[in-house]
Amino acid sequence: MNRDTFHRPVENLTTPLARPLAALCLLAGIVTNTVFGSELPATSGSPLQIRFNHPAHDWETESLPIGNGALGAAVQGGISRDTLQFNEKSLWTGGPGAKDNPAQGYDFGLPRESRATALTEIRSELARQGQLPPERVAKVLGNQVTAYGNYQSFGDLVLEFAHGEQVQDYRRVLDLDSALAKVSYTANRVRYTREYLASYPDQIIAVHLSADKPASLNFSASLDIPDNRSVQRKSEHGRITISGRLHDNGLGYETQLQLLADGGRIETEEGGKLTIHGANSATLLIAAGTEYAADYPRYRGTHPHRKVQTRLDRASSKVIDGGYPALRDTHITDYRELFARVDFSLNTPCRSLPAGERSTAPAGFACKQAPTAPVPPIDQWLKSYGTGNEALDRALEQLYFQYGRYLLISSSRPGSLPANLQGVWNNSATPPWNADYHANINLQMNYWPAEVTNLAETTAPLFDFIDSLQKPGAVAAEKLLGTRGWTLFLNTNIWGFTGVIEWPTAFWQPEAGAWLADHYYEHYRFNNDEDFLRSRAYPVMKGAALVWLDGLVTDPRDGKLVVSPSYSPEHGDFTAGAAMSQQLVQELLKNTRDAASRLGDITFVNELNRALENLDPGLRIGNWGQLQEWKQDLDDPHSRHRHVSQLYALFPGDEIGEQTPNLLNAARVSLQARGDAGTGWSRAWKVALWAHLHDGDRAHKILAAQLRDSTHPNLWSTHPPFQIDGNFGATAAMAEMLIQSNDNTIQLLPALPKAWDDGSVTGLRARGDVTVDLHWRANRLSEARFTAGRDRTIELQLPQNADAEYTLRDASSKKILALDGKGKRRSFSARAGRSYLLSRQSLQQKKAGEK
Ligand code: FUC
Repeated sequence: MNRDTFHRPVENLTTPLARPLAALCLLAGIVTNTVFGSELPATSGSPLQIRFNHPAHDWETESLPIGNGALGAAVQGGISRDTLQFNEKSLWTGGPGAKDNPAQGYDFGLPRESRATALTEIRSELARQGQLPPERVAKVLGNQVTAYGNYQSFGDLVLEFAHGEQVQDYRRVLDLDSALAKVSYTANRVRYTREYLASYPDQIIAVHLSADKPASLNFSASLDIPDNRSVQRKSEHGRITISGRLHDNGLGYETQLQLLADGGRIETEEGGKLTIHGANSATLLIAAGTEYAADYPRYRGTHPHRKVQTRLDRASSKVIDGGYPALRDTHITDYRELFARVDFSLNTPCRSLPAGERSTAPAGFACKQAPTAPVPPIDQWLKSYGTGNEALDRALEQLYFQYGRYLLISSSRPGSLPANLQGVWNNSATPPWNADYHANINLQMNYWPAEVTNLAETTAPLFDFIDSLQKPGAVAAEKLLGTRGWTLFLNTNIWGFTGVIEWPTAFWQPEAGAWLADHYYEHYRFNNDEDFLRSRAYPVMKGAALVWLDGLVTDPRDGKLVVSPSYSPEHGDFTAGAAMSQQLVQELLKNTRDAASRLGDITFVNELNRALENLDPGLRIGNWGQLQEWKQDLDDPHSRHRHVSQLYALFPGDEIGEQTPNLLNAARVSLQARGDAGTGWSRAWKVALWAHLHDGDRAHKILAAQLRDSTHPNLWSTHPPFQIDGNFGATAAMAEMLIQSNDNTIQLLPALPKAWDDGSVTGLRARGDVTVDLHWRANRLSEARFTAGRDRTIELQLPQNADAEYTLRDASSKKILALDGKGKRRSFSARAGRSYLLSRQSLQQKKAGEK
């Protein structure tokens, strides 16, 4: 055993080691708890906190997640033994070099030879027979998967405490306002506190331990690394360094743990355990990385040693110089810059009404006070949801909405991979669906809340990832479809898997590339960034469009251009021209045409126009009034399948809306028939679809069922098992209940449920670079504020129940401005950087105006 009476970092810190350590000790000691409990008035009236009064009994259902995009950790909060399981997004088995099937090697899911002949064979069979069982098509076009790999856990930070299990007033809290998790309890009359964070600016995970009596901290810290990799350990001067390679694919990894203490004595054991005796407080810092690089075909970059070391050195210096609060403040400032953009508040307390005004809410709904701290522990809160306490129910919905935003910020920041099926959190070597990227709804749904809830920056990892699929995706398009351009099929990993698997009812989704390319255009539509359109969006969209300019076939039934073979996700038989295939291709070709004409690529506009003229749009009404899922009228009114793919055109697409009343009605018939049940993500999609059918009560009913039946106590969405898309989908869907802007008209409160009688939301984003705040009372819009990012005409659609006159004012001068239009449709011209207030006139104001 190597003993050290030390509390300092390793040699290569940039700060002089001579710096008085007393400074660190003092600063670390003054950590306060002001971001917890009632000391900080939470922005939404009720505190945005998830609290358990016990340690996690189970990783999946009770962990509290923290993350910075690349790194994630699951806070369990054990009393005498705490396990902080952590992840780094690029630690995957599989891919190049994987031992899974050495004879064959990694093939990206692609056959050696072109499948052109097989494709023609299937197309002819479909033309002859109309339908084919999925097993038949998979036999011909499927591919046995090799070396696909799995997202891995990086390891566990294990903390062991000498005080035993008997403690009082245990709390484990995740605070969404500050992105801090905290565990606290009293043992032997000492209040112990552990605070956990994952900092984006410092690229580390930190745990800060403190006690309210000096010299009371006694614990050990070690790293447990799964046994599917080689492990070299080094431990000196309070730092543990572990590096090695995954047995499966040789991927190099490294993690370092630094212990910094205020007071006490550290012992460093040879096996790598750090033990501290009698400290006042201590900070543990973790950095981790791999040699993964998103470069086709090798996917290897430099060894992560330097990167990991530098990050840990810098963070350690920060703590030594400014104390743990310096690290924490940088983290909170960075996080809040994104998170605090949107405030969502239901049950607006009466005190927020302007002076002298009385609530107009009907009796029984009037002035429900939002609960203030402390709210119940989350497991009890969730159980009590829907059993009568409306104020708590609304507060839980607020929390759930903001949790989706929290999870997106925590699992998708620039510089790393996008949020996978579990965001960034996984504790298994073989997680469900490999914790990969499924592209027949899941990856897309992860990013539904990004623009509308004002987190556009979180899309950067998605676009970097799709950019990195261009090369392998081009090989996939060529080999599997015989076309130019790029695409992928059902699923992908971090190793450029763009080919096919063999699962008959899921393997064939060649429109996945089209769908993902549309996300680039959505980003442009929200932010109107012409540079992004030119340099990032257009090349990807054009490549995705080329697949269909080459790959559409003429349907002998009516001479229209269709996708063949085509498969409506995970439902029914193979056919030609299923609704979703056609809708996705049409949307892509139209968006690409718009982009091409903006950018002056007229030759391509003409090419796209020729295809669009003859394209089957995938929008048909069938014999029971439904929106057909297939070109043939095959829909079973009794099917309750979780995918509702034919409704893509209603949401997230926008071909169906008020401008197409018959199709809108048919969409309603189809959705009604499918029922309200579903898995986590499926329910979330239905909430958004009912929001687009302008039925807020139905949307709310399904949202409530999602909370009751598809949500774990830690508020992670469950398929089951845990799958994060349901969280993201629900947050997006709640935003769609409040604002929609698909057809460039901003619809205000299009699907406000009765249960959300009083409330406000600030900071939502509408297409056309507009930020919108809304206030409503007694289910009626009372005020809206629009802040324009650029000069433009803002087109509005007032809520369906708007019965009063609305006045428009310049928000700073309060000057009344012209509001054009009549009835529900209004418009006004806005200047970049200015805000405008639309206010409902009270009856008195109206009468005064008429005199
Ligand atoms: C799609 C869904 C499944 C599951 C999987 C990860 O294929 O149909 O239900 O969510 O993705």
